[in-house]
Amino acid sequence: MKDFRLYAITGENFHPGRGLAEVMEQAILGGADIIQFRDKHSGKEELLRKAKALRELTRRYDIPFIVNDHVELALEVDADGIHLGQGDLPLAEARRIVGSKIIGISTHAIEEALAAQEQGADYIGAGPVYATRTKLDVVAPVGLDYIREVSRRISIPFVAIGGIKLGNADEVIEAGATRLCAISEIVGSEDPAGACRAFIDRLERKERA
Ligand code: 3NM
Repeated sequence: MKDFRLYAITGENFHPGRGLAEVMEQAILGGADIIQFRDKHSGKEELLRKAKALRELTRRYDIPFIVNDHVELALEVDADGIHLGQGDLPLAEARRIVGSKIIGISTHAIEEALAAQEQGADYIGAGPVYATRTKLDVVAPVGLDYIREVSRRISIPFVAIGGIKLGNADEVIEAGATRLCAISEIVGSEDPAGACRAFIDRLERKERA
């Protein structure tokens, strides 16, 4: 897959008065280079409407569009890939359905990360690094040690996720993350583009160092 460094996921708590596509376009303009549609509440028609809007947006900017969980929806809007949690469809089954599309897997322990790599995931999420209020059913924070371990032992791309803020991004990068993912710090921001630029700035400072 095309590499990326700032992964923006849609949230449900936007800054008041902003729409989904508007916020995600701001994120892209600020430097987010992969977008995931994650929506645990909308009904079928609403999901389709939102996914189509985001598909159109990401096509316009030529960046990968990933759909969380809803495999059929991903196929219907011709997303570039899907993202699955540990409790979702097994990877082998997902691969049969989506073929060569991108498959990302959430991992919270090194055994899960190694299994995802072995089974052919294209990338993994590693987290939650810190406590987060965005995903309520997630495991306890795994901390920077998990990022260090994944960066040592995993060779497919991994993205650090969970409570990542501008204020802690440097230590996550220092622990070995070269790709960051955030929801609330981007979509909840008054200035999503500015938040993304600031994340990119921190990643680039490390790349130059
Ligand atoms: N997955 P925020 S943490 C969607 O660890 C999600 O797998 C996680 O939101 C995982 O950036 C998380 O607002 C929520 O903390 C990330």
